[in-house]
Amino acid sequence: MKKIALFLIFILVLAGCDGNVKVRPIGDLGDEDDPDHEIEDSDNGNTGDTGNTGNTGDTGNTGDTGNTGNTGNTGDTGNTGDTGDTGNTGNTGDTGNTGNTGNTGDTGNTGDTGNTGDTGNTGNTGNTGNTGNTGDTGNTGDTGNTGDPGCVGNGRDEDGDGIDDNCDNCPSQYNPGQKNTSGDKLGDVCEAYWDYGLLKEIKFFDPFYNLQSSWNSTGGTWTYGSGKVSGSSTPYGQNYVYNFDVPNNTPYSVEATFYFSQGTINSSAAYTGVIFAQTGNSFYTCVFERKANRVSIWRTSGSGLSSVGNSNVTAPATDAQWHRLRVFYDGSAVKCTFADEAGGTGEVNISGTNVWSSMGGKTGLRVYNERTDFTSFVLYQ
Ligand SMILES: [Ca+2]
Ligand SMILES: [Ca+2]
Ligand SMILES: [Ca+2]
Repeated sequence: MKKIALFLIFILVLAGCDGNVKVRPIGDLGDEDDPDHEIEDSDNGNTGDTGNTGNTGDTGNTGDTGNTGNTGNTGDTGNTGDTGDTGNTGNTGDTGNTGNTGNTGDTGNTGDTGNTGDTGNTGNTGNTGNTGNTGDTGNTGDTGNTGDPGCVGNGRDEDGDGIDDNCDNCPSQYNPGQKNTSGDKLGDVCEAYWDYGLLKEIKFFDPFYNLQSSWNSTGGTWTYGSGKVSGSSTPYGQNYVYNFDVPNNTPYSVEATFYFSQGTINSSAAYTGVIFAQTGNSFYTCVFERKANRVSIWRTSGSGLSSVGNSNVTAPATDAQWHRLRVFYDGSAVKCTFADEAGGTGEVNISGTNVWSSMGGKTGLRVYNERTDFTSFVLYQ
């Protein structure tokens, strides 16, 4: 009896073990709690997305706003109503978009405003620098369009960017896209680089093809060639003064582009530059000192001459390459920048007692112990 009882207990234990094993059915794998490990690289049909970066091949998006810093997008199509996007770069091949603003380099769009550098569009308004469009109105700086009212060109293109001097929002510097972030009359490359709101327009641009009555030479002869005026001086300084008084203490900027095509110089004190403020016999110049390879600001008061700041130019260009001086006055301080074709740069800043309490007056060109061909002069305000 005892043996039978022990056998029955053994059988019951075996049965209990089998009954307690729980095996998860295969069909339960992948339920709604499991993460989706798919990598999505082609978002379609999104609405109201913000802050997206690095998207590729997006289609059918609507109403996206405020996206910033998107890069490398390609092949976007069918987007509508996007506004306020900033900092996008590297987008190519976008087509069929409508109602977008602030974009660059798009093609095949309709109804866009505020764009630059677009081609092949129709019915757009308020754009600048576009080519190949038809039926657009209210644009500036466009070329090659049909049926557009706008500027009348003079057949010259000083900077070779494809935009006629009369229609170029920065006629002395290459900017085929005519990008103009501030929406005034001045392209970005011609703005004060730290404040696009400082200057508004080009007051005077002279590529020196014709002698204009707006110039007054003092102290010597200035000779016109084709697209240049040559000033030389040994040893006295020569000034070529633009006959327009810049209002005192309002922001303005003066720029000159020049070459050295007339050989070497001997004097260690040989200057080429711009006059950027003048009253009576007193004036300020910012000059490139060719032999010393530096940019300097000089103040002349009657017979007195004093240096008020200078900076060495790194990697200066050869004489046959272009050089450019640009002076900015913001209402209280002066910044003079130098740039050249070889990538040379220099910058001098003056303020406080080094500037007059009332800056303005005449502007112009200057050479001293130097032979220089100036190819353009620009006054910005
Ligand atoms: Ca041009
Ligand atoms: Ca230009
Ligand atoms: Ca501007």
